[in-house]
Amino acid sequence: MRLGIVLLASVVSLSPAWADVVSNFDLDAQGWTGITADLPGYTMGAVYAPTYVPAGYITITDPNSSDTFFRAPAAYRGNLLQYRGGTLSWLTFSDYAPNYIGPLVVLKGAGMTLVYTPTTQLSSTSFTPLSVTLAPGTNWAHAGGGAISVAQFNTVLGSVDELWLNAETYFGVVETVAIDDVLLHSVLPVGVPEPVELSLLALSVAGAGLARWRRVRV
Ligand SMILES: [Ca+2]
Ligand SMILES: [Ca+2]
Repeated sequence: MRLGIVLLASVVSLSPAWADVVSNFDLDAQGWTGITADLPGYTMGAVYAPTYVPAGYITITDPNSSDTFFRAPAAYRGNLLQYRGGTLSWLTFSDYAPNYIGPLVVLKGAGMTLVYTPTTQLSSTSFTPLSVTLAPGTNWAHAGGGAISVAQFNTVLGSVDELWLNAETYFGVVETVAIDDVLLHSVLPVGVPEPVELSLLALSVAGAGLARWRRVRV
């Protein structure tokens, strides 16, 4: 048991934190695109080039009656397990006063689609900061409904195929939505073992404890 605690302590004491993934749109759209998708299936529709605004942000103008999203580039896909429990934050505004509460974040991976829908409309007509925690919570659900387990959330984060941010804030095909300063931030120090490694560590600790118990019994 003592060995396990020493092992875990040495792993946790490693630092610094995992690197942030940032899109500040200082020079260009940084690989972001616009897409449409219909609820509740969230099948990706047409892809649109966002408008790059030289002031340093990007916009998408609603192209049709489907929901519109900003689609993240490759830096926000793949194995994002080190960001579990961390935050995805960004700034957004709509040129029409928002009157539609659409999905704020869509995460796809491992055959699952996870959706974060806010309780109230969070966008406005001036840049507003939004932040979503990357762990199961009251506003997260599977597409079509159903609570997400921690294991399911981690499975998706370990193999992200798609990450979308909301670009649909208004009933009607009229609004233009902007995003800026997208930030994927980890709260875990570098070196924190992934869940599968943690469970292996737990097994080895349990094994060591069992061996000791057997020795004591003999
Ligand atoms: Ca910017
Ligand atoms: Ca609209």
